[in-house]
Amino acid sequence: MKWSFLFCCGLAAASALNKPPIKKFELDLTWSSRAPDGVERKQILVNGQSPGPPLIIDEGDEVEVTVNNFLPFNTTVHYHGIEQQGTSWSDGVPGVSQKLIAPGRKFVSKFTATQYGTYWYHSHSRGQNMDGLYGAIYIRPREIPESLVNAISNDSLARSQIQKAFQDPQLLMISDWFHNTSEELRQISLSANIDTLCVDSILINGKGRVRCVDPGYLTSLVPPPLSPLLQGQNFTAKGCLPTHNTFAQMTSTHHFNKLPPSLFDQCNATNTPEEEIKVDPHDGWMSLNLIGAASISTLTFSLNNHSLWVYEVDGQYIVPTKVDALTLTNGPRYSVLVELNNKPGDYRMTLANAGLNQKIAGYGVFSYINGDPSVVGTSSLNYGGVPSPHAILLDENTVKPLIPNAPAAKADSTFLLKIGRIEKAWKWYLNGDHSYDLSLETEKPLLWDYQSRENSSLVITTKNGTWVDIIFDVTGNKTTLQPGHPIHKHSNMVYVLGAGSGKFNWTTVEEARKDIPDMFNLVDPPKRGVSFQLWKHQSGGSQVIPDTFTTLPALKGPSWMAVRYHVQNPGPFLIHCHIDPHLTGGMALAMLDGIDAWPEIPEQYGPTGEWGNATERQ
Ligand SMILES: *[C@@H]1O[C@H](CO)[C@@H](O)[C@H](O)[C@H]1NC(C)=O
Ligand SMILES: *[C@@H]1O[C@H](CO)[C@@H](O)[C@H](O)[C@H]1NC(C)=O
Ligand SMILES: *[C@@H]1O[C@H](CO)[C@@H](O)[C@H](O)[C@H]1NC(C)=O
Ligand SMILES: *[C@@H]1O[C@H](CO)[C@@H](O)[C@H](O)[C@H]1NC(C)=O
Ligand SMILES: *[C@@H]1O[C@H](CO)[C@@H](O)[C@H](O)[C@H]1NC(C)=O
Ligand SMILES: *[C@@H]1O[C@H](CO)[C@@H](O)[C@H](O)[C@H]1NC(C)=O
Ligand SMILES: *[C@@H]1O[C@H](CO)[C@@H](O)[C@H](O)[C@H]1NC(C)=O
Ligand SMILES: *[C@@H]1O[C@H](CO)[C@@H](O)[C@H](O)[C@H]1NC(C)=O
Ligand SMILES: *[C@@H]1O[C@H](CO)[C@@H](O)[C@H](O)[C@H]1NC(C)=O
Ligand SMILES: *[C@@H]1O[C@H](CO)[C@@H](O)[C@H](O)[C@H]1NC(C)=O
Ligand SMILES: *[C@@H]1O[C@H](CO)[C@@H](O)[C@H](O)[C@H]1NC(C)=O
Ligand SMILES: [Cu+2]
Repeated sequence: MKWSFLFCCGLAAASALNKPPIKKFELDLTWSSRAPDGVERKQILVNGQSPGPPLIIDEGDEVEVTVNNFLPFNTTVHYHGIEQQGTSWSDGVPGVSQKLIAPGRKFVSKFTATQYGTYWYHSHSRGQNMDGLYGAIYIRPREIPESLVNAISNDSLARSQIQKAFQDPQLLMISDWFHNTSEELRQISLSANIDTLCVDSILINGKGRVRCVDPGYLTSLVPPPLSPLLQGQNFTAKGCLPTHNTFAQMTSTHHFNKLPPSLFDQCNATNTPEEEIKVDPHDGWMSLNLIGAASISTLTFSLNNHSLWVYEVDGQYIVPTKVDALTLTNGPRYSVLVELNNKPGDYRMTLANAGLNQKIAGYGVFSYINGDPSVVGTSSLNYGGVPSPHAILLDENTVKPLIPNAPAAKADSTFLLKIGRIEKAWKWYLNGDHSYDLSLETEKPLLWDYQSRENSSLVITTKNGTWVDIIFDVTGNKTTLQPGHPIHKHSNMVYVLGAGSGKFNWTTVEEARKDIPDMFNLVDPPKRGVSFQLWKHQSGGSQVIPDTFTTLPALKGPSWMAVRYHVQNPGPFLIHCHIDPHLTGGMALAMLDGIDAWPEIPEQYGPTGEWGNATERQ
């Protein structure tokens, strides 16, 4: 730049003074035995723990993360929700933005924290997210909008307490846990031909226990309109839909003799300690930042006798909304403010699976300092995740961004993606009839040679600066049930324009709006970077059945959803289902964004660079 040349020395001095030092993190990955829910197994630890340490960053920081792979297998680490503006090589997707990191090797990701809010990091190789490779990212905001605080309180003490809570939140990594490793699960699902929809426990910050609940009781928790889906069977001892359920597992041939009885049936309870959060009532307010790191469970959260002011969704402030419970699919984050104004006690936090695949819950303790431990309060959720009649469950359709924004009125191009399964219960696709095979992870990164898969239906290209529509056409018929798929687009947020039941009979949103205008909102649609879950089904009374029940439309027939985004960051970015067995089952697609303005790759990240070729085993 001429300007900087002219003022070179003065500016250099100033920027040296103003520029904060680079925030550096080292993540050492190891494969060790641990028993987070009381049952020992091998898992991935990050710096000796799972979840790994949180990465606390300030908005605007330059960040450098070194991943040291001491695992006995390849890996990569992805920074979920981080837009990677101009740094697509740091996105952590093997075969797309980089090569796999071989055992004994390392990889350094560098990016600028251009956003604020709550994110997370996790493995993006195979099913390793199910082995515990994840941790929180929190980017402290440069400033908190007055309007955000105004909506909650005008009391000056409360306002300062709320400001403090925003800066120093309690991070809660919410996950589910299997007693088999991800590779064992994959081997079982392929040889038995089943979708592994049954977990062993729910973890909060890596802690939980195995609960075994009477199957007859669990069956009674299913709302009557849905009970035909059980096909006259009870849940198993683990609370799972039996593998014989053809809605969930399709009618194709299964090899049940290849299933270890522990996977769906046998339950052995444990009594390990659960997560306990200490809260000081003198703080007045606190922020709980929930991170949906579960692999398959759709978890509804509530905190006994405390309202939740939801104010941040996927790293974006929203108009604060007071609820009693909210549902987390796989990938998203919700931050809630909680007022510490109750009788000091040990209040229970509940996380109950809202999906039909399994009735399972996990708990934690929200403990007031010097409180009475016999005061535990009352939960607004039952074990099946159904809110009590007067409880308010966050309705995503009513979420409004704090600062209004809207997409372009028209898209420049439209992609229609057909979602379904191919013959096998475990084999999914996102675009027509091709699965994104795991072997693509070992291919040359698309970053280096975007033309290498140019004729594949597993790669689509967009032009920089254009507006792109993606319409998901979820196939469905009367014999097979498709769960809601939480779709994640790497690098950018998308506007959710509309969703509904039935076949999408049009080729563009424009055409569809002429026939079904009520199904679209182009004025202030929720903007989601990560997962979106729109359909809520009323089943009589005030009972709202969330999330995985979005599969209902796929039972009666197909469903659709339309999203729109602005291409602003050229580079190769994956779009995929965030249910881990669906991702490893092939439900992914690579998007070559801004193909006409492809980035110049820094030498370090190229094929002969330090972080390119050097990631191969020597
Ligand atoms: C705080 O004051 C503003 C401005 O008068 C008002 O709009 C807002 O509703 C008030 N907030 C609360 C929580 O009462
Ligand atoms: C899965 O775990 C169960 C229980 O620990 C074990 O019996 C089984 O062998 C494991 N499956 C595989 C494929 O290793
Ligand atoms: C389901 O469980 C209940 C209670 O445990 C039992 O009475 C009932 O017979 C079971 N139903 C089936 C279909 O097994
Ligand atoms: C778990 O429980 C089943 C019965 O449900 C039993 O057969 C099995 O041996 C138990 N496994 C362990 C490890 O205790
Ligand atoms: C918790 O709420 C229930 C009603 O929802 C009420 O009966 C109970 O007294 C409350 N407990 C405390 C400690 O506030
Ligand atoms: C590990 O990565 C290398 C290089 O990409 C690849 O050749 C190898 O097959 C991978 N190993 C496994 C077990 O996937
Ligand atoms: C894609 O198809 C075109 C037209 O058939 C062909 O010229 C081109 O070589 C193909 N590209 C690759 C990578 O196979
Ligand atoms: C890509 O498009 C965005 C939005 O129009 C623009 O700001 C950016 O400069 C473009 N990038 C390149 C490399 O052309
Ligand atoms: C229903 O969909 C499944 C999965 O796509 C397919 O295998 C099956 O043949 C379909 N059945 C009917 C009756 O169309
Ligand atoms: C598409 O057309 C079919 C056949 O007429 C109809 O059943 C279906 O409801 C239509 N889809 C929508 C979303 O209206
Ligand atoms: C990668 O490194 C190996 C060993 O250092 C070398 O033999 C090979 O030519 C390199 N590949 C490329 C594409 O540079
Ligand atoms: Cu899915």
